[in-house]
Amino acid sequence: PRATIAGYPRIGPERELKRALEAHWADRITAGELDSAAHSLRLDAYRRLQELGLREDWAIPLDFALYDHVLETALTVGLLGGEAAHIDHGEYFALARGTQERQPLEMTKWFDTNYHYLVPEVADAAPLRPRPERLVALVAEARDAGVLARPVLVGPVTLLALSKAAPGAGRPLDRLPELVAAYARVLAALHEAGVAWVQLDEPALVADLDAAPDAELAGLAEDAYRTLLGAQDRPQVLVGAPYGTLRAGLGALASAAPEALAVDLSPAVLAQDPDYPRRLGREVPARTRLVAGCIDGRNVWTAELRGGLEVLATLGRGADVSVTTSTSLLHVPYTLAAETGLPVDVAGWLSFAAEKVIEVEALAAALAAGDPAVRAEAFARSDRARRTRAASGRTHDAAVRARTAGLPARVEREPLAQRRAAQERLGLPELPTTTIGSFPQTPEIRRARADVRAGRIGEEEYAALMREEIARVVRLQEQLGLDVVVHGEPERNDMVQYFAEHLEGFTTTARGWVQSYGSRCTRPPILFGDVSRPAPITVPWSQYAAGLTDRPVKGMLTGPVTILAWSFVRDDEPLSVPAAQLGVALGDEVADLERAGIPIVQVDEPALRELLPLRADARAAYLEWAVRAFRLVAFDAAAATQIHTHLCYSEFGQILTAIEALDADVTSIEAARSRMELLGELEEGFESQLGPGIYDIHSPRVPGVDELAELLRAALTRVPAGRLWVNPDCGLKTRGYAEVEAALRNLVAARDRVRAEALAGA
Ligand code: THG
Ligand code: ZN
Repeated sequence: PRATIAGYPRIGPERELKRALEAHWADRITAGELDSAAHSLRLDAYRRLQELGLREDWAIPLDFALYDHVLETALTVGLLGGEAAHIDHGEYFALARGTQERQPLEMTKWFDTNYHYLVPEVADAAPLRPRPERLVALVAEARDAGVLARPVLVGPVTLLALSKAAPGAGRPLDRLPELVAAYARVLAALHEAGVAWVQLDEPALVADLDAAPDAELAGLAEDAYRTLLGAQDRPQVLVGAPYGTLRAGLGALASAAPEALAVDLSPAVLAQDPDYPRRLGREVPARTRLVAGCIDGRNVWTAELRGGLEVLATLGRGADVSVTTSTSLLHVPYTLAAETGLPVDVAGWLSFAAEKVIEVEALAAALAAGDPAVRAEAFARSDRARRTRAASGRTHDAAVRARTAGLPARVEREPLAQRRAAQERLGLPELPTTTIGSFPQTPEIRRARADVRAGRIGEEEYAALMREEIARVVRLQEQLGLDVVVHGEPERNDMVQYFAEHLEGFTTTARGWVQSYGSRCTRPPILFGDVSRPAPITVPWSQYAAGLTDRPVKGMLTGPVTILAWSFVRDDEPLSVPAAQLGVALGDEVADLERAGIPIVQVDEPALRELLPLRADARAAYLEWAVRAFRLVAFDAAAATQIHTHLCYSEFGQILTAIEALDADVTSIEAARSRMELLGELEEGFESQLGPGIYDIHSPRVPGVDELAELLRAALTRVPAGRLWVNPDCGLKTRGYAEVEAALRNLVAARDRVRAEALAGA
């Protein structure tokens, strides 16, 4: 065994799986047609990986998931779902997307990536009945195509550490012994089907999760793997530890001694923990094969293959090491070959999934031969990328560096109370009401964008269409009775993509789609150099809206941390550098908005929680630069300019102090689904104004006036009327106008009712 990958994208090079799923959900294709699309995608992937150099059977991962790989594993081992051997699409999609009768499973971030998985809900009573038939059928399908692939499952410790307890049930991890027995039965079925290797991924062992302390998880893992590996009738086991370095988990896995251990040796991880390879070499017993994840699975920079050979040498195993990607390639686009519009120099610095497979194979071949010359072409590309990137004039901008070097150590606005007084000029009523910023993206807007991109309409015509849309949205908000008006963001597809397209230092791809969850994808921009803003970005749109209404208009920006979190970032500088540069560039945008007469600016940071390091000891340093970057956007604004921020995707627990430190005048947060529970955590010491979302925009349901008024009253028990805002809990761009109009009408009616109660009570 020499070269493999930890996993491969599954959405399809042309997003074929997305199209098939969405067509099936809309009843345009049958379950059989969906299956056949998925079948073709799997076989194409196997063939492609073989062509790219993964020639041995064990090297081809069988990690397909129709919607989510955590859901697939949970169903296979019987942690979720029914009893029938056959898992049908009805059962599967009911869990993933919900039905009339039942809520879907909760969705949350997969480690510190922009992928989102479905959170299994574990009850106490239900016995676990493994259902390996679905996976066994995929093994047979691959074998019919001539590949004895390596099935990939989320490992038992990680599966439970990422699950949540059903109401009233005990801690999911307490069911580990039972779950391990279920895994053993799945492994036996795979063995019976002729599988030689299986991969069990245990990223929980590299993170500090809330589920249990690192040392406890390690102990649980040691017991679990001793039991699993003690079985006779099983394939060989490759345990994967992606997304960081093993600490206590290393001793545990070393002692359990699986046949192979795949570890994350990506440049970013080695920069954090340079001693990791030596520790691995020392602690992992010789009978466990080390599978070195030298090729970065989650960023897009061309690998330094010569550096990779040095890392392999420090493992101390000679040529007796296999090479893999640090994580699944799920997080990167399929191939650079699909991109024709990238700046040529930058393109030379990049590797997407296909190029990374070639890098893995080249590194493994050079190691085996003891000579890079056996893969001269791959090494030459790697050398060239390193050389030209280091020498490029495009990555460093002296003017940008001078600006950030001249910034004060403390970036601070006037005290909150002083700002509050200055902002009285806005003349806002009690319980001011607004939206989070985006309005529905209609088919007409999408068509206009496609038309301008294809050159069927000109820029001026496009801008005129957008202005028409803005005028419509402003009128609608006035009619509905919203106090602070937005322009609705028709000109933005994805907000991060939009800002990246207008900033120097970023490039964007045409077809670089990466799965975010289920059928949803994004095209993460690529940050390769110092960031600056050649011209105002949002000002003309906000200014146009402001000219149409007497009510205050709120300008809309995406914050530095979120832009970084949803992009591929440069790896030649610590993230605090581009964060500060983005802070300065967006600060210039705030200044231009002020000059254009916009009195309120919202700086969204929905991803503030997302970049929080997996290891607790790295969190304070992150939060410090993240908060500073946000404050750089706002600190030069006049006291009379009201700065809002918006946060979503919950789990604010670990970052409450940081949210407060952002020092926004108004903070809106997702709270509708947790029925305002969140406010309990926030209230102490939180002095800024708050807009806990009362309309859950993630559901197509239109909430009624009574229900919304009840949520507002609940909010009022935690936040005094003078500090409470009324708003939905997120942007409206994924919803349709029919629901949005009805829901906002009810929201304003609920506000009027509660406002009247508050006045009567006062
Ligand atoms: N933008 C980006 N990343 C994100 C979000 C976002 N990550 C987390 C969160 N929001 C949830 N993720 C998504 C990702 C994609 C979509 C919705 C929520 C989505 N995508 C369109 C699709 O797949 O059809 C394509 C959008 C486009 O044209 O750019 O709807 O908001 N960057
Ligand atoms: Zn949101």
